Amino acid sequence: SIKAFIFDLDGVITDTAKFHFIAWQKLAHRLGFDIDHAFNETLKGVGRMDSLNLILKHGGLTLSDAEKEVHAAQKNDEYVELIADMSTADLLPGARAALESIRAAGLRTGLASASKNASTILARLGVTDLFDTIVDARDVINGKPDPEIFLKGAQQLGLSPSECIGVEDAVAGIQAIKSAGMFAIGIGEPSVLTQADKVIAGLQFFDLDEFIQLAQP
Ligand code: UVW
Repeated sequence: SIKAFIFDLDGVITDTAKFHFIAWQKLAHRLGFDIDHAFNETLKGVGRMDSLNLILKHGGLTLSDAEKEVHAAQKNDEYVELIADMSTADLLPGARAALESIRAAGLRTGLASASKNASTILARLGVTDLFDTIVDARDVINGKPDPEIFLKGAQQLGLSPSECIGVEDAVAGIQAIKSAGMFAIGIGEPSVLTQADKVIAGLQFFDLDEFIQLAQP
């Protein structure tokens, strides 16, 4: 039976894409090119160094590993400054209520995030206490769509994957959940998240009883 929900952070609990965009664009400008919002979409759910590699490719630039480390660190310093101003107002609609409804039903919650800043962001959002476990980019070798991060989340909760439901907004994230052997709830468009078992437009449409019934027919 279903005993836990494991959530992605960026795009599900809060929208960090806008802060990543500001910081990545500064980096691109320093390097002499530009990125736009459409390109930024392709970075959603992608970790720091993989994002930098995509940006450099987009700008037609090649840097040494040492140079990449410097630029990635500078981007992160600027990003950390931006997220320092986040507050409970940055929670996406329905996020807190969804987490609370899971807890009230005696089920557990986990976070599976590609961001190394996940814990900081949860603290700014005031929802740290609503998560039983956190797996972030520091704890895994392979990023989504590899199932590692969701499998580790289940393991840290002491559960098997079939006892967990994963919640994601990105195609690669849904792939990771399905490869982990979990029921997948997509946040977004059914036409985009075709591998999801159920798609809702946002956590304001989170219906605990419905999802548990769908996941354990
Ligand atoms: C991402 O870019 C998603 O992660 P970080 O916050 O670790 O840079």
